[in-house]
Amino acid sequence: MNDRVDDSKLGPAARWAQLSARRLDWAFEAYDLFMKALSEETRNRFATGGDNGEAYVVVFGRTQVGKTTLLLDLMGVSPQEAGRVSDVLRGGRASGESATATAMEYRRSADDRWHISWDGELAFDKDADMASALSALRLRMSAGKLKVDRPIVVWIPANSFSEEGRSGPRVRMLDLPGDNPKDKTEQQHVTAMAEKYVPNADLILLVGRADDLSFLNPDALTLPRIQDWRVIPERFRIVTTFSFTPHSLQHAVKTETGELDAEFFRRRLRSEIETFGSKLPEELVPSRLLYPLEFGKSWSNQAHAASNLFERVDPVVRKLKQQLHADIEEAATAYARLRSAIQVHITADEIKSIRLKEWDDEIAHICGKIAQIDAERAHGEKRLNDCEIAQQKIEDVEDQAIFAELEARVTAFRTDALESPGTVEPRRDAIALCISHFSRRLQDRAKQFEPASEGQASGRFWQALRPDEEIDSSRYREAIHAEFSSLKSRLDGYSLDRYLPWMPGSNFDEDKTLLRDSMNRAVLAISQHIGQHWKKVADKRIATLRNAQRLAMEKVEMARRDLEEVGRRASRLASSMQHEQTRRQAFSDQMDRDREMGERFKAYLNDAYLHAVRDRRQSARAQGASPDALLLLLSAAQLRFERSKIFQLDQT
Ligand SMILES: Nc1nc2c(ncn2[C@@H]2O[C@H](COP(=O)(O)OP(=O)(O)OP(=O)(O)O)[C@@H](O)[C@H]2O)c(=O)[nH]1
Ligand SMILES: [Mg+2]
Repeated sequence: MNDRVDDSKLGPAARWAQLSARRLDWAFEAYDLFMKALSEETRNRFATGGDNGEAYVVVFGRTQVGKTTLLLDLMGVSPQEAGRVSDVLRGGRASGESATATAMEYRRSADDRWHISWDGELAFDKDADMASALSALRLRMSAGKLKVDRPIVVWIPANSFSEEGRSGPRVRMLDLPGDNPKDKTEQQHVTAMAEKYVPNADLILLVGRADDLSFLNPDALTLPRIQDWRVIPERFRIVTTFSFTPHSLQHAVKTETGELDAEFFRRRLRSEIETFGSKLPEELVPSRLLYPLEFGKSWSNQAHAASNLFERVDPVVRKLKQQLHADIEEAATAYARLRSAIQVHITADEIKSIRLKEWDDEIAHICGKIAQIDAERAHGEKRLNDCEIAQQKIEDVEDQAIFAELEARVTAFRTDALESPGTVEPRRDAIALCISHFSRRLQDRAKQFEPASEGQASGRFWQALRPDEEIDSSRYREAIHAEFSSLKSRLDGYSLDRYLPWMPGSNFDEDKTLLRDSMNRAVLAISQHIGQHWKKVADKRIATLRNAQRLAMEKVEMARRDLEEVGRRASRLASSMQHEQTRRQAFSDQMDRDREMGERFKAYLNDAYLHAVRDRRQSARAQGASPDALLLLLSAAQLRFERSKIFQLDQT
């Protein structure tokens, strides 16, 4: 900075005014140099204003929380006209639905007409025509036919503004659509607009309803620049709408006997934020950055309500609004940009320790869940293993083989049991005795019948027969008896014991044949009986086994599915752990960079200051003993004062 230009022609007052006006040049030059030295990514974290460096404010928040209403109020739209103006700006959207479709910049019209500038400029006399134009714009946007890469400028008719509103802040105000849009196109648009306009904004108004403070939760603020609000709180203001209508607030007001001032409501807001979200220490986010506000008809209607709530609270609301006006004007100055740059490193360390602690708690929480899930997984693995062993223990049944072997054994039984009567004395008793002996033998054989022998493949299948599976042997006697009944009744009819075979009409041969046939039939009946019985038992056993197999398989499947589910949960947890750790690291690195950047900025400032002071002193020396030299020395002292003012901020 060279003050040796020919300023001697200036009078002392003009010269002093000139030097005074330049008292911060060194700081702004340092700021510019510092900005130029930053990477683009880092530079984006600082306010640089609009395209031409002009200051602007951006509102950000969920849909339908009152962003547009707030902006209109800040611009000075009169409360009586606010409803009409927002109806037009809704572009035909029903109340309650997301209203602002794209980034809009509002300005006061020089006349009483609406104007809109997009592809060209259009003007409308009637509200309805303007609303239709906005509605058409929204439709084109939703259909993806409108690529919006800069805000649409809307001039609001001058007659909508109140007298006092005409002196509103001369700042560009950008209205962004809600950050929870209804479809993908809107989502991409909001993200793109926020990415584009939030970074360089001088002030970002984070707007949310007082009865839903979750908009401040770190998880809710997903856009990177918005997440910065805890890092550079000076660039943000937290504005809550609907702040004075909740019953809890009204109750608190009623029971408060002391004076109701802005501080009272700010304190309340802070404690509510801390109740529903994370800590918000005063030293990091000073109360002056919090704005509990209320707008709209339902609030102004309270003026007529019987309670004196409105009378007590409205002056505070008005005061807060005035403060926000002043705040916005102040924030949009180069000095404020300087200050917010300095703030970065002051807050970085503290934010780092607070956020890292929160992160560590979250990570510890996830670790706890991982340990829990590991135990669950071990239990699940054991269960699966047990089920598989149980399943393997249930042998596989080959029913064909079992039935074939059973059939073969029954056939062998029949073959073995078949006898011929042999030589029988021609006597009735001898035949009866033969029947009785044969019957006993057949019964004994039948009792000894086993469906499989040890060596057979089906041996294991038949193991451990239960008593209820055994044949009721009394049934054999009855079956055998039935086969001999006709022969027996013939024998019972004879009066003589002895047959006289040589006598014509003797029945001996016939009875002998009958005896043989009955014996054969008895064998057949018993073998059928045996076969049917064991077939039935085998059927049951096979069904039971199959059932057990199915159940075991189901158990294995269930255990496997449960284990897979545990696995999925475990991998979700592992990836969220990884994600948190990565974010934590990135955040920590960012904070370190911020701090380091702040230090660098201080160094830039100091260099620039020393340079400027030296420059003025040298200029003073070069002037010799002259009034200008004195003014230059005084201005060097002024620089020292400004420097300590700037660095004092450093210590607050
Ligand atoms: N009672 C009350 N109503 C409010 C307040 N702020 C806004 N409203 C009403 O809330 C509704 C939504 O307001 P907007 O300003 O359109 O909300 P927005 O956040 O711009 O909505 P989008 O453009 O959809 O994102 C309107 O009917 C407003 O009148 C408030 O503080 N109190
Ligand atoms: Mg809106």
